[in-house]
Amino acid sequence: MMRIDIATLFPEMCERVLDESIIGRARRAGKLDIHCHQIRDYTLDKQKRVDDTLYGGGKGMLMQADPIFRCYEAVCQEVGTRPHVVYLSPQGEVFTQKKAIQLSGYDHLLLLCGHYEGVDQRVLDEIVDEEVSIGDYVLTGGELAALVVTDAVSRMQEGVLAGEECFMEESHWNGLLECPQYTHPAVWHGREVPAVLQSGHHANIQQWRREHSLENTYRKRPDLLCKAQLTAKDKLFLRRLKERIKAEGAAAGVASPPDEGEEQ
Ligand code: 6GU
Repeated sequence: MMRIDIATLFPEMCERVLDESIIGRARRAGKLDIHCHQIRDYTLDKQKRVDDTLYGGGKGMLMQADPIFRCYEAVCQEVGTRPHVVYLSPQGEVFTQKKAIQLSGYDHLLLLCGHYEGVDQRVLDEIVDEEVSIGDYVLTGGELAALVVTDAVSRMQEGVLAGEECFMEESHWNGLLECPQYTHPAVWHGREVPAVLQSGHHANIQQWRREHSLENTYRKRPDLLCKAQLTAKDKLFLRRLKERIKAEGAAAGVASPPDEGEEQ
């Protein structure tokens, strides 16, 4: 079973999220071993302080090296080996499904959440294996990022998702967005479920799903098509789709969508 430790000043916040839904269920079922640690518990300071002013001056406070290092040591000692240590920071490599797959291969991760203005560089140099960001925007701390990474990595572990939720089939796994999906009733507010999906004709349904997955990706995230694995049939469909959209756009007098998603 994979183990994930989260070192944070807000372990209750992390626990609240990780107790719920699919991750919570998996933890209770013994499919995931997740531990949240209060970094403050590892300080030797009588006031339990974990931050201090910057050398060289400047506004704000920095998390000190020692409490973080002692937390790391406690985790190493408990497990008997060293975890792969990830520091969540806006300076990190941007998190993608590819990175999630990579991280899901480790037996044991330690996710370190920064706060205040950051963390003393020396403890980062000493224990961190890689730095990860969840996108180009600024958060108040690494907790939400650690939770995002924990969720994405956890759902790939065996026994975490039920059979019908299997992660192999969906967005960002094959590199394409999903097709539109429908459930009962067949007509709602005058909108009907596409006839082919009600037909029971398996091959036609498969083709409809593939084409709409391609169309969704082309319209919403054309950049993803560059990396997706496309068959000759997919590429033919996309060429025709582009022509259709161009013709529709010309008729309506609007500019064509960006053309980033050219086939390889
Ligand atoms: Cl990992 N931390 C913070 N503070 N902000 C972020 C982030 C991480 N990833 C994106 N923005």
